[in-house]
Amino acid sequence: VSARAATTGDSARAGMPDRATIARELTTIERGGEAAVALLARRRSPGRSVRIGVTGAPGAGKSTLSMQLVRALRASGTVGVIAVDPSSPFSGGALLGDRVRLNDVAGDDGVFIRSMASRGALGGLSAAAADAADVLDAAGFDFVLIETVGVGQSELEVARIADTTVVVVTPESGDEVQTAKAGLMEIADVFVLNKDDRPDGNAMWSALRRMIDARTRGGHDGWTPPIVRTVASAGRGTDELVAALQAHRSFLSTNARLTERRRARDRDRLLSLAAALLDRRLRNGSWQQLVDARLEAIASGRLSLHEAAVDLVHQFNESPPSNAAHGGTDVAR
Ligand SMILES: Nc1nc2c(ncn2[C@@H]2O[C@H](COP(=O)(O)OP(=O)(O)O)[C@@H](O)[C@H]2O)c(=O)[nH]1
Ligand SMILES: [Mg+2]
Repeated sequence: VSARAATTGDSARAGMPDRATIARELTTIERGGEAAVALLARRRSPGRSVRIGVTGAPGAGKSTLSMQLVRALRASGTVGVIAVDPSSPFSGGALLGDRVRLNDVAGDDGVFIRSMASRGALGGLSAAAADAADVLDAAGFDFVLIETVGVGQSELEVARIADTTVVVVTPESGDEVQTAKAGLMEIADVFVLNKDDRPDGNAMWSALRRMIDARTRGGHDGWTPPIVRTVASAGRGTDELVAALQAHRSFLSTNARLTERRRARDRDRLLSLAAALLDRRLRNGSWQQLVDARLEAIASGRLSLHEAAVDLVHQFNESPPSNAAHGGTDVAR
């Protein structure tokens, strides 16, 4: 396989593709389109990497914590990092923090860090991040860390990518926890209470504990998310976090839970890709006439909106527009 680098003695990534190849492949993924689809068909993800998602509000310390985690995880293997930043679509994202933090792990051949930004890929940024995680998996990284901002949809979507989702809160995150900020609390496999050098850590811990207890009382899958208290800026609590991640890993590995989770994730990704494809086709120019005809019917009162939608889907099933008619191969992103 030409993508394989010549084994370079004691390189941490011996036998893995060289950095330039990985970088190029991730750029292809980021751009989306047919090239991305072709690449993913060629480089199947073996599902070997341990995928860890890190999410939480901006400023909670996710990047600082991620760098501590990278350092700690390096004891057990190679680490690929994807930092997702929906807020900076053009810069390529500087989310993973300043150079100082990056310098700590830069120069370590066993670490590969990449910021990703959406370039308007149809499947969205999280679809691109999921594909990027697959590429890093295929490249042979033992761990894939995905950092994403816990705002909007991305907070929920990281759980689609990760085996274990870490939600980072701080003593100041009161509102998020009190109102059980839509989704964010539910997706946590492990909570990190970071900035524990600040006041009110205990109050925050109790609030989290109550929230977790209330949640697990309503029936759960046998896992109670632990709360790990950290001071990421000082490296405190990192070992405890690694232990919590390992515990969750063991939990998942028993009773085929990991397989189940990954299957649910694949199902989710499969359905969103298919939905994106159908959406693209329906909005495609070749369907304009059919759509216009239904719009006429709606305007003249012959069909209700709902009837027209059913009718359109029926028509779609009967004679889906050909690839040629809409100018190319089906590509969901
Ligand atoms: N006091 C304190 N500051 C921290 C801690 N962890 C991170 N920070 C600082 O919080 C700021 C935001 O951190 P960053 O990792 O960029 O947060 P992110 O936006 O969640 O990725 C930076 O100035 C960090 O140095 C911590 O445990 N205690
Ligand atoms: Mg960050």
